[in-house]
Amino acid sequence: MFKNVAVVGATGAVGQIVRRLLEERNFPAEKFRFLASARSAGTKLTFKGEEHTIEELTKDCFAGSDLVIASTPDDIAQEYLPSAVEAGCKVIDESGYWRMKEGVALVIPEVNPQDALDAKGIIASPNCSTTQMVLALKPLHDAAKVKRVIVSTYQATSGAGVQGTADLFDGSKAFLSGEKYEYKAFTHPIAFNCIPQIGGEKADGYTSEELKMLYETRKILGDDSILVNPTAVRVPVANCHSESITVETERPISPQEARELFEAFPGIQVIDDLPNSAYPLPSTCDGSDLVYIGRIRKDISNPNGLSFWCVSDNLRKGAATNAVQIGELLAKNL
Ligand code: 2RA
Repeated sequence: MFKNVAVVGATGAVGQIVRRLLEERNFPAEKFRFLASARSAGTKLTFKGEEHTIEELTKDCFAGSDLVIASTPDDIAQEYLPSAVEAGCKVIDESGYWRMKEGVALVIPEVNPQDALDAKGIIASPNCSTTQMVLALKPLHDAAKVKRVIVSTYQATSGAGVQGTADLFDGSKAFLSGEKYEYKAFTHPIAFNCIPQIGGEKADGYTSEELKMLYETRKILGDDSILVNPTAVRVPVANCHSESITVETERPISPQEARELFEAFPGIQVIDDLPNSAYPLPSTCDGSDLVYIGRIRKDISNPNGLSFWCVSDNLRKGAATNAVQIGELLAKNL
């Protein structure tokens, strides 16, 4: 059991879910502290029925804590988390800053738990669009080695923060009443639209979000030979990312074998009954900690190909749940 868990970024969109999960899952710790920027410091929150005062995040605030779970923007994670490691804390980071750094473990507990247990410094939680895809790829990779992945994402506005979802709701209302709306989180209207750009252009016409899906996948699966061709699209859905995934494996995997592999793997639930229109939907996966898979079928263009549809709550398994599960894994191995 941890002695004192510091929840950093406790008031943000993901930080709020981290708090809820720590309560719901009865996280094994004696004490909890909640830290945020100077703006929120001093305000109160209730956790497990007790009132806590939010403390200001500073470089010397980590003394006395043995685990830090941080959900902050990249620049904050860059500036403050090394001090937490120096103070002797185990550190779980949900930002994008540390993920691909040498010596930083990038962990999905169902996929590469040992990397968390071997970590000497920061343990990063992957980007949401990577997490659900890699969880789905892992049983296929173990059974038949994934060589290539073609993935298109349908990403919810909550991935762009609280303002992303405010833009979806307020922009939709404005659109329906014929009014103008100034979008703040997106460069184009998201209401009644799709935007084929998440993040800035990084290289070769791919965006930062897309290249995360390539490089993070290779790091988590420990296999730099895997080819990934991603297209990341923002869609007018409030929460839960969906992905259309086609994989090519070294030997063919039949849809039946894939279904059995998915069903046997922790963290995955299969909903796959096309004749009865049963498959995962953002509306039904919202609030769940699982990764849902459906529409499992042969890739009719490739004898070694398999296609499927994958939906998960990007704020939970894509962020908060994964981080809390890493903490639970560390707690079991203290
Ligand atoms: C998004 N993946 O959906 C990002 C959030 N980390 O925009």
